Amino acid sequence: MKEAQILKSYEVARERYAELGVDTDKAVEILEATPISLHCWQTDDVMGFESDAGLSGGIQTTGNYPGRARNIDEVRKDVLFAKSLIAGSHRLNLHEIYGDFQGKFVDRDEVEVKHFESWIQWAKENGFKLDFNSTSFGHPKSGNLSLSNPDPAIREFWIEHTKRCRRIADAMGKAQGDPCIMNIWVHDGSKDLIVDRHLYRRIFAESLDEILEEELPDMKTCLEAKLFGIGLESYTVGSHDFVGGYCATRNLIYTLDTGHYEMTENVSDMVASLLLFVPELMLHVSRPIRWDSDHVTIMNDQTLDLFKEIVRADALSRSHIGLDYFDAAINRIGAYVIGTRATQKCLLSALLEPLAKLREYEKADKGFQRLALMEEAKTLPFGAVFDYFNLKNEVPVGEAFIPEIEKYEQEVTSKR
Ligand code: RNT
Ligand code: ZN
Repeated sequence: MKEAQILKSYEVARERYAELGVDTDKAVEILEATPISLHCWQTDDVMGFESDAGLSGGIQTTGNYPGRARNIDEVRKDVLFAKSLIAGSHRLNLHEIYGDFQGKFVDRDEVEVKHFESWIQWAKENGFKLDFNSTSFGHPKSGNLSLSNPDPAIREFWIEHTKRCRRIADAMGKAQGDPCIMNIWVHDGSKDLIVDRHLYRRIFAESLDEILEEELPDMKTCLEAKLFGIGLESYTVGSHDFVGGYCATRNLIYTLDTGHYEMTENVSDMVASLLLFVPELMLHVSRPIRWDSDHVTIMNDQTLDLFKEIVRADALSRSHIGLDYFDAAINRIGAYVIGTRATQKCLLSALLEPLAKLREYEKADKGFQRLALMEEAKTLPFGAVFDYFNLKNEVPVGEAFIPEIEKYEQEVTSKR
């Protein structure tokens, strides 16, 4: 597509949206300023650099497309390449197992800020802010229960790990002059029916209370809810009710992963309720297919609705947008870029909704008019605005990123 053509289309789109009271320049500005936290684990199928232990904890990557990043340099290289194809501001979401361990085995209860110093430096040099995650899976002590384990030795181990992770996140936040968002997700659950459902949740709450005791001004903690894990189908300690209740009573950020609900559940509708009771939301934008399969995020109704609800609730400033999927069946960087651009498309689409007019209709109880405008809004020239956003930010417009990824595959990832 030629630049002049993109600009011309944008002008037409701007006028059309203006007729409905929508300022496209402002929408583009907001989109540019809204960071997307790239999940480092898309580059290497959630392997990390701690050991060769496979993935556990009820999550699974499927596919064996060649070119997986195998070490810290390859992860960094791939992330930077992905970033070059994505407009706007970026954060990078690290897991504890991605520390710069220099080939030494550093156990989870020994991890320190020094293992992330090179990341902090790298992030600064490359225009990223960092987010962080403690890691409960893929370790000999993971088992089925970590922070909710009745065995004090195992439980203490994971408490120590999570406390250390919060300190690391705080150091990241301090260095970048912006709070680091640290997610706690533990896989704890049971494959089969259990009797002491209440007990494990009580232990989990006690562990979290202990972990959160330390005041750390440069980080924010969030807790992720889940429906079930693979091999842990009958019971999840950190269920929605647990996490909702815990976050509401402890003023903690709720992590909403769009893959973690019943398939027929309307996840976007949770936004407007949760925001009344928790201070902020952390989003893990994903795409479940039949189960929490972590397929690449696309611009589908679920994701569009999710961002609409956030914008309608005027809650963009209370939302942290991260991605969470791991697809090893197709080119991994391609998956990265598709999902991130799709997330931006959905946010842009929400920002371009003729909300003032729709609200006016709703207030006046004009049901037909509201539905009609919602329908017509679907075919407004949204694509022209998205193309302009990419052009303005000097990243490939439209499908132009496909050959770029093919080239990178040829020159870099296929040689791994
Ligand atoms: C698992 C959770 C969690 C992980 C990452 C790797 O179901 O979604 O967020 O995917 O921490
Ligand atoms: Zn998640």
